Amino acid sequence: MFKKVLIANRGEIALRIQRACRELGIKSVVVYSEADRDAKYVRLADEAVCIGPAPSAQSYLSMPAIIATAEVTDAEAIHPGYGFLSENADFAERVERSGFTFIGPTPESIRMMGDKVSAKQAMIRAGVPCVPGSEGALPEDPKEIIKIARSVGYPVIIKAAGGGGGRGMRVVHTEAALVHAVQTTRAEAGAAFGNPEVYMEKFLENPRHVEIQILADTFKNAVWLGERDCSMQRRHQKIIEEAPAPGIPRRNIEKVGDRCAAACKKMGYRGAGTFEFLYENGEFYFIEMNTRVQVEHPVTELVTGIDIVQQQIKIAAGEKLPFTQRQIEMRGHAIECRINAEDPVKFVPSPGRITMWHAPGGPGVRVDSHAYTNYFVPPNYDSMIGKIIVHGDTREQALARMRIALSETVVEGIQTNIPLHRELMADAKFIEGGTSIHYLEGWMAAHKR
Ligand code: MV4
Repeated sequence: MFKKVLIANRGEIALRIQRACRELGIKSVVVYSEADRDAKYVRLADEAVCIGPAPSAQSYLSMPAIIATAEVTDAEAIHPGYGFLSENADFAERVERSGFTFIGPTPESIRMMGDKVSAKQAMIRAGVPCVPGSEGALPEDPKEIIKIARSVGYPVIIKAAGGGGGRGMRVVHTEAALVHAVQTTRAEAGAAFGNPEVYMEKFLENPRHVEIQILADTFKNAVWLGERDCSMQRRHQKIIEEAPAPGIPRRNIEKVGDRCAAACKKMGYRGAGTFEFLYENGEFYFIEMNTRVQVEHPVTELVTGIDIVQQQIKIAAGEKLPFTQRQIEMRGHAIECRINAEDPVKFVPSPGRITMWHAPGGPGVRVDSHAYTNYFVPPNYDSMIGKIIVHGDTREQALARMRIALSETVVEGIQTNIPLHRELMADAKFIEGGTSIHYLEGWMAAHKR
């Protein structure tokens, strides 16, 4: 096992990784920007090194600063967390070429999944169900494009190979609008991602977003750790996630989960990963794969009892997965509410000093946050300041525990989305379960926001 790991991230996930390291007896080094100098997790770390000013481009995205810090602190491995450099194949490559272990998949896997066209082709080859659409990137010839759209059937969606997470997409409802939409998406993709390639899919009108968590070691063992329903989102920002996904027959999930694990073995994937699916009319359709630990990983940890971050580190250190698929049991129900420093109505960020922070507690309640009374939320980064995650024997018990947890939570000095979470936990349709990716936007409109 590693003696020392460098954490190339900030905020709650830097603290989360630090805790995993401590439990494994590993010393941790955190890198931080000038804006995070006073953060508590920086002081809690065994070592902390300031790598630059507040803007991420000069700190958390600075590959030379991070690798140089690993060198001077004698760290053996680098955990990238989520966001920042976590899905940057060039970074993973530079880490390994500098003689350190990248805690994550190979640069080749990251690159393949970063290109949404090659990711989808890999999934088709591996037998993972995908959204019907073009076989690979669209050709230049307008006649060919029209032909493909006719066979897929309208509405279609044009997506950039270099996009993902909601960037570089355009829905097309008629043949009259098709060719222009493809050309525009291509031009935008070329400018935004340096890759003008686009592909076409059938546009699913009212799906849910359900994802499968996997873990794979370097000995061709791969398991899936159940699913997460992440449909409660606004503008591609998830705010509530839960496991299991309400109302989906277990057999359907098991079938797709087994396909994901088999795909990992076939691809030689290593580390943690997430297969994102759209779920509509009882069918799963792969859209993207994420090659990092995700914000919502705790709901999976609570229902499986498996520490995903510790497993990432163990896999990177060359250990075998300590369980087989048959030994993985899902128990109860977990829900996560992301707490954002933002105006609950207008959704604009609300950075500043937290004058009072009181976290909830009690049975089945977990809080992953780096916040505390007097913590200053810097304006330079994502507005998420923590997550409240609850577990119960049933979804009803988890919901009750989340309502209580939210009622106990006190955050003063800044605005947060806690009032929104309190309302959603009392919403009849959310309580029923199974709302689509469009539910929150409709709810906001109906509540005149
Ligand atoms: C889609 C889709 C409907 N049909 N693909 C948006 C983010 C990116 N991961 C893929 N996205 C979508 N792809 C087809 N063929 C609808 C979305 C989508 C979405 C997906 C997941 C979560 C939230 C979403 C919000 C709007 C659109």
